[in-house]
Amino acid sequence: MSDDLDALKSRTEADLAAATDLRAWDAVRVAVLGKSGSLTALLKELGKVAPEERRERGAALNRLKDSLNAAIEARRTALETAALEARLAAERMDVTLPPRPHPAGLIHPISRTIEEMAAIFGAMGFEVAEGPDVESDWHNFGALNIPAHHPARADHDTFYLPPVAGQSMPPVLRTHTSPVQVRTMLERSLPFRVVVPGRTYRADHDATHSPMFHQIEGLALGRDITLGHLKGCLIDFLRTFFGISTLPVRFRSSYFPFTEPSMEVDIGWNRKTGELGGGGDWLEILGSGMVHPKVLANAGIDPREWQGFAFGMGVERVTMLKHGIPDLRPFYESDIRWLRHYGFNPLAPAMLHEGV
Ligand code: 2NM
Repeated sequence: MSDDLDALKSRTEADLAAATDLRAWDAVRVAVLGKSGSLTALLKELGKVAPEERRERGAALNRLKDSLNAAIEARRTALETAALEARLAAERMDVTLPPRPHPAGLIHPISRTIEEMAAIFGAMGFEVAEGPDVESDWHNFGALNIPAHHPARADHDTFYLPPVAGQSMPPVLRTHTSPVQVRTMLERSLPFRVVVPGRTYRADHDATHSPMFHQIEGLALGRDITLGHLKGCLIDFLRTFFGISTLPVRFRSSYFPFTEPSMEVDIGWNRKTGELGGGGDWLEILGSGMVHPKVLANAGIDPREWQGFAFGMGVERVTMLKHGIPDLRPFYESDIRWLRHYGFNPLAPAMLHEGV
């Protein structure tokens, strides 16, 4: 090979070796093989070479071209491999490392009980309704057949709020969730079934009473809803909620101003061990009854056409019974140790209404 070709070969090989990335590599390739590349120029000049030398010169140029092409491709492969290896090293991760801890909260037992009850009653066709904590005297008492000076008012230890100009009675913190049923009767079209969970307030504070506690009440109204429906609904609810298919349930005649007849509902338990089910003792758990015709009429419903049942219970109380929680007060203390002990994993799928 002639000297100029030898020089081009070694210069190109040196330039390729000096190109440490694909951009530099491409510049070398273009400088040799591109339109105005040095080898391209030599090939173009072949025509000017004396005819007797042309054949040998052409063969030498072709060999050089093959050799440089091979060197350029080899360098490209080497640079690409090096780039991939650098990237793999940079992005290397240890898939055997444990995941970072990520803090997750727990569901408060009160929230959990309300969710479970909404699911059980939901499967029986009840929707959830909610309403305000601050109520008018009429929604909380009057509409429910508890007029001013009615002895039942004394049981409610009501928190009265400052009087409002133009209103004869001061507003109250609702003493039960029943005013929401009154609002539902006024607003919804019949028939309907609702359950109403929520905060309620009574001026009572000791080891077993908190001035704020939770109730869930229910109301089913239709043209021919009977005491039989009330009993079936509550028996099924209690057996499902406590997870005991044979749980004894007893209906005991009682009195509420807003229902007639009224019944308190007891479940079987063992007073000594606290175990629910057998044991021969009875534990009061619910109040219930057929909605009083006066309450229906107060809420604009014709009691000759519509009737139904209502019930109510304390959420804390049934939560304590179901989960063996001995003390009421920690429910509201936000003590992280109590929450860790009694809270529920939000990600664990619950069997919410097994057996309905
Ligand atoms: C109870 C017991 C019995 C009740 C009645 C009503 C309404 F608004 F329909 F009249 N709501 N809730 C009721 C009935 C509540 O709780 C112990």
